Amino acid sequence: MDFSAPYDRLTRPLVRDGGELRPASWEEALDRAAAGFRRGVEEHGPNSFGMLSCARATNEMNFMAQKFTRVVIGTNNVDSCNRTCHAPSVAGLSAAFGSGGGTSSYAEVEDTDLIVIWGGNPRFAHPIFFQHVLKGVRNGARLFVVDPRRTSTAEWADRWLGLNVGTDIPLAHAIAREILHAGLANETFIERATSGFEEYRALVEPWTLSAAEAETGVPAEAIRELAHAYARAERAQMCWTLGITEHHNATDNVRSLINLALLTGHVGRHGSGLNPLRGQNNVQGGGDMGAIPDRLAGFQDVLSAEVRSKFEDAWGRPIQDTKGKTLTQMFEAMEESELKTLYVIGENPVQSEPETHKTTSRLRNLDHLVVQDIFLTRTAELADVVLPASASWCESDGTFTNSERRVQLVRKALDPPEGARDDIEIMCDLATRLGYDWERPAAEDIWNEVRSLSPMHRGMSYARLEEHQGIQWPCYSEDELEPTFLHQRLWAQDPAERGEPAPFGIVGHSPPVDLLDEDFPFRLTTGRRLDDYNTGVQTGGFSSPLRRGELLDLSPEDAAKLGVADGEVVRVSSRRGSVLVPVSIDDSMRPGLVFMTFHFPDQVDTQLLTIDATDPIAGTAEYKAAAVNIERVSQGAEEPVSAR
Ligand SMILES: Nc1nc2c(c(=O)[nH]1)N[C@H]1C(S)=C(S)[C@@H](COP(=O)(O)OP(=O)(O)OC[C@H]3O[C@@H](n4cnc5c(=O)[nH]c(N)nc54)[C@H](O)[C@@H]3O)O[C@H]1N2
Ligand SMILES: Nc1nc2c(c(=O)[nH]1)N[C@H]1C(S)=C(S)[C@@H](COP(=O)(O)OP(=O)(O)OC[C@H]3O[C@@H](n4cnc5c(=O)[nH]c(N)nc54)[C@H](O)[C@@H]3O)O[C@H]1N2
Ligand SMILES: [Mo]
Repeated sequence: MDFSAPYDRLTRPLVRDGGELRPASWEEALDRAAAGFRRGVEEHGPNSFGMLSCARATNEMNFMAQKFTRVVIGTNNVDSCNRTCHAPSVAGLSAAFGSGGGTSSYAEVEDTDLIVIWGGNPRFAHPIFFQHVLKGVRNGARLFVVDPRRTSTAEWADRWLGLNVGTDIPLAHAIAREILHAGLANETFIERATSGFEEYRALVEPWTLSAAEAETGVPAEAIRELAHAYARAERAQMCWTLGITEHHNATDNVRSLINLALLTGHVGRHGSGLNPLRGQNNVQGGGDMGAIPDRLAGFQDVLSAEVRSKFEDAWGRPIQDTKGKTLTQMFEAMEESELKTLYVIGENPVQSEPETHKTTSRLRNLDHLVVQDIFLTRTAELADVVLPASASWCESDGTFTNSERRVQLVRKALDPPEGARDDIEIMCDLATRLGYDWERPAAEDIWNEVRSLSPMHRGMSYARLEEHQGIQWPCYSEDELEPTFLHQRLWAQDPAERGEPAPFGIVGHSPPVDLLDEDFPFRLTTGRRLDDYNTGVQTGGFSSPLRRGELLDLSPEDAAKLGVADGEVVRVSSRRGSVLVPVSIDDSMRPGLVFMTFHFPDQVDTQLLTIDATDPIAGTAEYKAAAVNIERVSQGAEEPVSAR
């Protein structure tokens, strides 16, 4: 794929004039962008500004984006697509262990006895990680997959548990109850390393195998089998993704899986752990760099005076002592007209946020929108200023951090197309116009600044990253490497060394917000296919022999009931909107369940159907559960319906 070909890359800045975007010089575009930010701060204060930072770009670029927000503008309103994906994993893991990273490493997935993939389809979405899973299986590990659909990943499993969407907590609680009743819990670990066990035991007690079967749709025998396999395994890896986190109670979902590891001691040891498979190539790193509203680089709490003063000394400017707005809160604040200016670097919220019509009207409500991207996205089409950027992954130097917390060096392989500029250089030019004389630093200088401020990155010089082909955090000193897994302390004999116990999460079942009824009887869940990427901006322009465009996957039973043929266009409606989409009859689907992606928004705008019910702790939307109706349409009415 000639992804970097400039033919449809953005190569000229654009500015809005009389309602239309027109080409402009870099000077004019940067002046306009900076003037809008300055006016916003002068008239409405720094908290009227928001930054969405790019989870595909380097750590160095993300560090600069949050520094721009905190230093040049003076607010903590910085966030990224982590909010739409794994923010609940970070929140859940932090609540249990005080740190939000996945606890194991890929090599340990090859060296374990049981792998559970819960609410994820890595065969499509994390193919490199899935290679490690397959090696683990070849080395003798059993594989369980928990997913409403019998996915390509599930095809490789020893056992697939096909549950009803949004019933993960009843399933996890029933597994826990079975482990307890069978006397398979790790009592020593529970006593030494956890808290809240008695309350947890009482919480899961009502979830008998038969109660769970009725609620989740998973046969009691399969629940029992997973419970016994997980508890009896010498080492076990629990891996999850968006089937767990894109729900209105996502942080609770994550806690319910962590509980299983606490019950059995499958955390803090080589080969046993808890692994959220992160989304975009550097969404882990973006958060680690402080491009989130409540943490500075290295997960240091923005509410801590001690932490703030360290950064203030380095940056020479006070840092706000309150949390900034999450991406979710920024969109709400646009509606209230509290957020007036937005700087979007490499995000496409018009097509990635739920309920498109709401997103669009909120963005239109802004005084000043600047979009910095490599393509002219639907979000960029609404901007006042569009700045053409380089593509971080192949057109700049820097580092990325993957799901196993490994920081890796990348080197510039290509020049950006003529006219496009490096993301960091653009930010420095804007900062300079806003009164900060920022010269564009080399990537390594930025990284060394990160190392000087973030203890968990301190030992990772570029030279050392090169020598070790990447290093996992934490890495506190240049002389040592830490173990490849986290929280070994929980196994220490000495209570002082063991530190804070990990609390069980006391979390109850809460079904999806968008209820099924006679008018909306089908459960729509949305997700990914192998050949396409998120909103399709980066993959839509390339041909692929496998790509069939947007489809509604439907079970053969439902297709027969509705009388629809494979390929026939149907109308899918939710309580918020409707689209026309061809049907794909698919025997991996269970009756009552339908599936769409959001990869082809220009053909079918899936986000007209989704709901913006969000997790109160993490702010993530319930993309995985909408209630819809499906109707046959008469011939000739096959234009996609769009409310754009
Ligand atoms: N090819 C490709 N790869 C990608 C991406 C892409 O767009 N295309 N995007 C990247 C990004 S940003 C991310 S975040 C990751 C996402 O990676 P994944 O999370 O693996 O991808 P999804 O397909 O969104 O969802 C995973 C599974 O959740 C299941 N699911 C739905 N509802 C529920 C539920 O209630 N409970 C359970 N247990 N499961 C449920 C779905 O059936 C689906 O198979 O992929 C990354 N990799
Ligand atoms: N219905 C439904 N909606 C979903 C989801 C779902 O499962 N279902 N999943 C959600 C998830 S997990 C995610 S992560 C979001 C994704 O949501 P977004 O991040 O908004 O979507 P992407 O298509 O990944 O957009 C990435 C943008 O970054 C630009 N870009 C790439 N590299 C660079 C760079 O180096 N510099 C700059 N400046 N720009 C760059 C690309 O051109 C593209 O426009 O979607 C969410 N929305
Ligand atoms: Mo994601």
